[in-house]
Amino acid sequence: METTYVMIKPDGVQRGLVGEIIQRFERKGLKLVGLKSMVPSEEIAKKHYEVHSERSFFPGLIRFVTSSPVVCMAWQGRDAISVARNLIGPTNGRDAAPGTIRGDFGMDIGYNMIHGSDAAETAEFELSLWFPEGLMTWENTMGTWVYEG
Ligand code: D4T
Repeated sequence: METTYVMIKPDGVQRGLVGEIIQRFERKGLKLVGLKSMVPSEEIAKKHYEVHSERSFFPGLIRFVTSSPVVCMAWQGRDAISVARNLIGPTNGRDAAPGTIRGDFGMDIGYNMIHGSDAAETAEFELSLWFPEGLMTWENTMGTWVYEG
């Protein structure tokens, strides 16, 4: 089983899309093993987006992501990282296919509502950054009806 870090960004929270977005991950069959909300500190935001620190959009990105609450989530399942990325859609909402979160609700590259880890190493780094307290371990009885074997 893989675990991925997913975060509803300030625009997703401000636009009242938290329930809609969480529902898509639940309905897909992923298991929620971490959930909390916070206004990110500049320190955590800079660590999260460190890979982009030299890019021109970096200062604006940090201002945006620290501007109001985000919802931090950890979702678990087979190939959870790519499954989550497929639910989310490409970075720019204008290019994203209908049916994806960004395709259904987004019109902008900066305001793209949601983040999902892009690889196993990033997921590990991001989960330990946002959930230093660890994740939940629980038995999902519905899981027996999600995977055949
Ligand atoms: P995240 O990381 O938020 O899930 O988005 P993506 O994985 O889809 O896209 P990314 O890492 O390339 O970009 C991170 C973050 O920066 C914003 N951004 C990106 C921006 O404001 N302007 C830009 O030109 C780019 C490339 C959007 C997402």
